[in-house]
Amino acid sequence: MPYDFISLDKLEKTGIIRLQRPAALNALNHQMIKELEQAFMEWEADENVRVVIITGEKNFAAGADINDMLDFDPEQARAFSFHQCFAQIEAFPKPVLAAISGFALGGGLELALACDWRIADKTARLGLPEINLGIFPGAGGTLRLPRLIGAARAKEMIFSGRPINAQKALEYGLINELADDALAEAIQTAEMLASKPPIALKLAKQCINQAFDIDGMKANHFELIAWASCFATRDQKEGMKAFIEKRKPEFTGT
Ligand code: DAK
Repeated sequence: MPYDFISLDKLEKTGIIRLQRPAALNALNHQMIKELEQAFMEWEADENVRVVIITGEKNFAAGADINDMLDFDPEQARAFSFHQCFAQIEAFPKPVLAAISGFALGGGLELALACDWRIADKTARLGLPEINLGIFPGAGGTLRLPRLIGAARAKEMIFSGRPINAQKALEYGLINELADDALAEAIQTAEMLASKPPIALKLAKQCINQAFDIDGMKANHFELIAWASCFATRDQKEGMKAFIEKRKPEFTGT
């Protein structure tokens, strides 16, 4: 499928998605969201892609496109496409990294929050300014942000609408790393993750995601079943054998 607002690249086993709407600071419109869904669908089935990075050139994304939303009634607002796309990214069975430069605001930050790992550089400004538009972050912001940084800090960001810089985001636990070059660092991290056993990674991601949504007993049970199923993989045998034989494991995803 041809893409108008994103571009796709592959580097070894890493898929890189670049948001490409620079004139609007990569503000996310409906088509862009549909293109993201399509890209993730393609790469879910692609065994050669083991990790995905989402990034933007100068800016990550300055939010959902405000022009699109201006005349929405509540019905149209509910149907606006973001929820499904961000849930798809959160549930994607491979690690997803956000490499953040410049603005990551509103729906842009919510996109980054749906990723597993966030790396930013010094130019990054992260915030949820929706309150200044008479709305509040509704594409997972009130859910994912407090889980990540706690309710008090999430309320501070959401109520004030004030963006924070990368240093503060690091202190808050909103980003995993502050790097000189966010994309270069994300590529290195992705290469490291691509060398891990994909099935165990996928199961670990599922367990962590589920842990927040189901009660403790069920989460324990789910973890046990998922953990035990690793022993049906070749990669488990390989990982343990390699340890015993004092060599580096070669994981194949089987
Ligand atoms: N939408 C549309 N255009 C935008 C935009 C946005 N979010 N952000 C920037 N632009 C456009 C500007 O209109 C301008 O276009 P031209 O005037 O050149 O045509 C161009 O990008 C450059 O922006 P500025 O001239 O404003 O650049 P500055 O450096 O002066 O300022 C800024 C940069 C990022 C501080 C400023 O552009 C700004 O405040 N942007 C808006 C940030 C914002 O409020 N973001 C949150 C949007 S609300 C949901 C789905 C989605 C959402 C929630 C729920 N459901 C389905 C439940 C998400 C909502 C949002 O994200």
